[in-house]
Amino acid sequence: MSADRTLLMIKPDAVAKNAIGDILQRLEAEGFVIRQMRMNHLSQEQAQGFYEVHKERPFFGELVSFMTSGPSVQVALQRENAVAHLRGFIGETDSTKAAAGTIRALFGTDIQCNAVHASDSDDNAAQEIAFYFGD
Ligand code: FUP
Repeated sequence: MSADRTLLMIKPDAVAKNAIGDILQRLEAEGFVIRQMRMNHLSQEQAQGFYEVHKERPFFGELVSFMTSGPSVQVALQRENAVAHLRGFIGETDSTKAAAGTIRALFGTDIQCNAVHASDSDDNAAQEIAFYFGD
C-alpha cells in the first residue's frame, strides 16, 4: 500500500451529532480523496482488537464501551503526506485542547468523545486500513 493513505474513523459521538457529512466535506475540501468507506457498529472484539495497543491503559474499558456505543464510519483517505496532514487537521487528542478550527475542536467534547481517530504512522495506517478493508 502506498504511504499516501491513512485511516480516519468518525466515532460514535460525531455520528450521533449527524456530523458525518460535515466532517467528510471538510476533508475533501482539504484535498483528501475518499478511497474506501464503510459504516459499522463495532463489536466488542473489533474495538478491543483495533485499540489493542492501549489494552493495559486505565481508560481501555471505557474506550471500548464508547467505541461500541453506536455506529462509526471507517474511511481510507489518500493525500500527499496523508498521515501527518490528517493528524494536524484533526487536532490534539483532548478536544478541549485542540486548536481552533480542527475537527476535534469543532466536533469533539473531551478526551474520550473526540469525534475522530486518525492513524499516527504509515505502518499503523497500513495496518488499520487492512483491519477494516483487507489488504
Ligand atoms: P490519538 O492518537 O490522538 O487518538 O490518541 P491516543 O492514541 O493517545 O489515544 C487513543 C484514544 O484513547 C483517544 F482517541 C481517546 C482515548 N483516550 C481516553 O479515552 N482517555 C485518555 O486519557 C487518553 C486517551
